[in-house]
Amino acid sequence: MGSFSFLHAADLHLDSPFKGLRQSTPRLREELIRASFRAWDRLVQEAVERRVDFVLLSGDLTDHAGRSVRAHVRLSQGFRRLQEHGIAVYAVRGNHDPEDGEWSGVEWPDNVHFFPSREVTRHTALTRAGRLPVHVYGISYPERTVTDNLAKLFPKPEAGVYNIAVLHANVDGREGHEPYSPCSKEELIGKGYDYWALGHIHVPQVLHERPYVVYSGNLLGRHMKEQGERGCYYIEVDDAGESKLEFISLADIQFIRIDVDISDVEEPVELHDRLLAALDERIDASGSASFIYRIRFIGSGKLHSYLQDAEQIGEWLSDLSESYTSIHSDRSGSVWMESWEDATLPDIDLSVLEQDNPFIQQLLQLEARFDDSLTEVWMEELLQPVMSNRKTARYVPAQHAEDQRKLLEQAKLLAVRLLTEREEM
Ligand SMILES: [Mn+2]
Repeated sequence: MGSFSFLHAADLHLDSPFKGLRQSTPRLREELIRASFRAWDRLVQEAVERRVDFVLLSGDLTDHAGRSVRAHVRLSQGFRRLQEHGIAVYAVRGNHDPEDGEWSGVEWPDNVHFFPSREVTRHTALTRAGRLPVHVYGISYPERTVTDNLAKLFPKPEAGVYNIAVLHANVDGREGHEPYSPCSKEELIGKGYDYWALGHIHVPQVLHERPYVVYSGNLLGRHMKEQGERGCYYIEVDDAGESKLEFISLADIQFIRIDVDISDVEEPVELHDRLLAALDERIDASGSASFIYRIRFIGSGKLHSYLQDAEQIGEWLSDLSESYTSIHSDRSGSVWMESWEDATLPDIDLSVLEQDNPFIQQLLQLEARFDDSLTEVWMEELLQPVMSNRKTARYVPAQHAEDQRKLLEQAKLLAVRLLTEREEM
């Protein structure tokens, strides 16, 4: 039995508009918003059932700094339920819910403590049975953009106490999230705290043990890139100050991306079986969670040309979820295809073509001259008309060297295919 226990969660993003989906309906977005509220309710339920001493929330409780009445009401309901069970809440504000955001007027109950933004402050946490004193330190974002390293402001904590630091920050410049309150893992480890309760990065991850440096991740994935389980951490601490962590999955809707290789597929009907197998691999047949999936066809082979008939494939794939559901009729969760994309290449033996066709030979020689730096220059030139317009530029995804190489490879094969097709005519 631990001396005391707590939950650590972050990035609730309640009232997120879920705009990152390629295909979605107002009904699906509403479903996702409801799912994020359900995840919050389940967190509160877990806190009550496990009789934790307090809950830490590491920023971005709401998705935007406007008057999030709906989100504030739901948060407040959860806070009240925690209060009824004597559970305190220690929270900081992040870039999505900074102090200067608009206020809905909803008031928090007394068990909720938001850390101010002017300096790092400290609370002595009340624990039911804990003999080890617990200090919780934290600091909020005053405004959306915080480029200073807030970790620097945390003082050296007291010895003989279990010390927790609550912070919304980007550790070691993690990609895909704004570089707010940039700091390093080594720096956090060296500060002398037992547990860094971090928010901002949405993938749950324990960056370090003893001392603990932890991102709890968000409560629910927000788009296709945020795949897999989402939830919070449950931490039990014994009298000696040893922490034991357990991840609690809270999201009942998950995003998954599925790659299906066509390389050794002979007939279209085989693809169907392969897709069902891919879904089976990723979805727990006995679980109750719902899944939103995106399919990507990869590899090169005979079926490449078949996949070019987007309309037909789309109609055919729209039945896939139903097929899956009828096979697993005892599953209570639903499955829904968000979109599919074709990243396959034609089945062409270039070495043979190169020998017979001097033009293709030249094309391939030209392509071989492209190294990463040349590709970058070439892409920039090519995309310039699109990128120079703010409205069109936002449709161009970030170009990584790997993507560029793939595009170049696809362009090459497309050119070869068009050249050879013409020849056959
Ligand atoms: Mn954030």
